[in-house]
Amino acid sequence: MKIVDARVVLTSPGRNFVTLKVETDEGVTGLGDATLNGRELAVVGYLRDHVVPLLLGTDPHRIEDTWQSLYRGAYWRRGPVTMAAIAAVDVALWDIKAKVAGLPLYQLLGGASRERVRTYGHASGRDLPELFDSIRARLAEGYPAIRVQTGVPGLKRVYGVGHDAASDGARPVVEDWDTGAYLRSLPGVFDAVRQEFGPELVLLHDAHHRLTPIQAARLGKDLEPYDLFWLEDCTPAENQDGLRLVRRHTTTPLAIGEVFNTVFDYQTLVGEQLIDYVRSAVTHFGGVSPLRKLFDFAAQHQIKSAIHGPEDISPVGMAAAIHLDLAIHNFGIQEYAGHTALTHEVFPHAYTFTDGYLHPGEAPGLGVELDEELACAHPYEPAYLPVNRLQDGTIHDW
Ligand code: EZ4
Ligand code: CO
Repeated sequence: MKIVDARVVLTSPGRNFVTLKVETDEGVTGLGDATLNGRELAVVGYLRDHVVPLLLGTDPHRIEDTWQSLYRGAYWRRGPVTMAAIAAVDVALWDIKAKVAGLPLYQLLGGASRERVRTYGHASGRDLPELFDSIRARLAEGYPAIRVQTGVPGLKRVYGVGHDAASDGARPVVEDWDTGAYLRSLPGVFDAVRQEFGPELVLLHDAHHRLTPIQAARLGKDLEPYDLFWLEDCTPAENQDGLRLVRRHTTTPLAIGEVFNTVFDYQTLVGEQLIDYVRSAVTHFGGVSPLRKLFDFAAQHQIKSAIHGPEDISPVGMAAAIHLDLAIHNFGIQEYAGHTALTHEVFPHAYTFTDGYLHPGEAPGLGVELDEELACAHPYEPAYLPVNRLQDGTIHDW
């Protein structure tokens, strides 16, 4: 079997998605998600100009060898653009292998370790009444766990709260930030949520890398009475050593990793059990092959999976995640933000979301198709993630 064509499809059925479609001489095709929110075209160029020419004529069954040749052969290792491109190839080849086998991908990963995949959804509000309505909406949709994000007194808009302002394509939207106001207000928000919804609702929070380790330690301590499932991205983790300080001070479980792209980003965090959940996406971590290895490493330290699943992971990336979730032993939870109706049309899929749980379905391969005509009718629209500035104008961490 040989790869005879591979092409990149850009589409924006609500937001931008980059998809790699690999074709073989036997007519079997595979899809991979290469979406890197706000930097989409860099991955498109990396794939089109440097990866597709290397794939043509190769055997699609040699997934590990292809992965190693793209990773080691580039000389320039790691980084989000490189790893998103490699991920798309890896996932497309797993899709092909599973289709040839006539099996859903999870069967090739060891088969189901559970009946269904528990998810968490997103609730947010600028104030408590809006937040409570949002939590009730998620509960009505069946979500068994909910991430809570709120406005901060004195700040005009906060990322992830309500609808994020779309950038005009030329410049990122600027949001304001005040760490002191955030640290003072958040425990009261969780207190109010617990009073309204009781002790049993599974609650999570994402700090989006905005705190120093000592601030994160304080927030973790302050949130302990509210029994969070996790506090996510409490501090930027380029310096993994910083998590030692956070860990020493709080028993609030910690989740990190959506911006990581190889196992090396996790060496200290996992090796010293400084976190409880690894948050990498199939899409941004080089694919199913390396993410599976990460989960095995994490399992040695009683750390569980929590694959990234926001709106900017395409249904192709979501499907790959759900197959892994079903197959691995140390599954924790799956983020699921859903997609626009048009996105579901562009990417018809076998996976289902029922009563707050996902299942990959039984279609051979990933179980996702791409309607290329519909995709092309909704072309790429330049867009950036927002940036945070402090009151004096200083750019702040994410
Ligand atoms: O900000 O995917 O946990 N989920 C998140 C996401 C990320 C976006 C960035 O592209 O933090 O909402
Ligand atoms: Co996050």
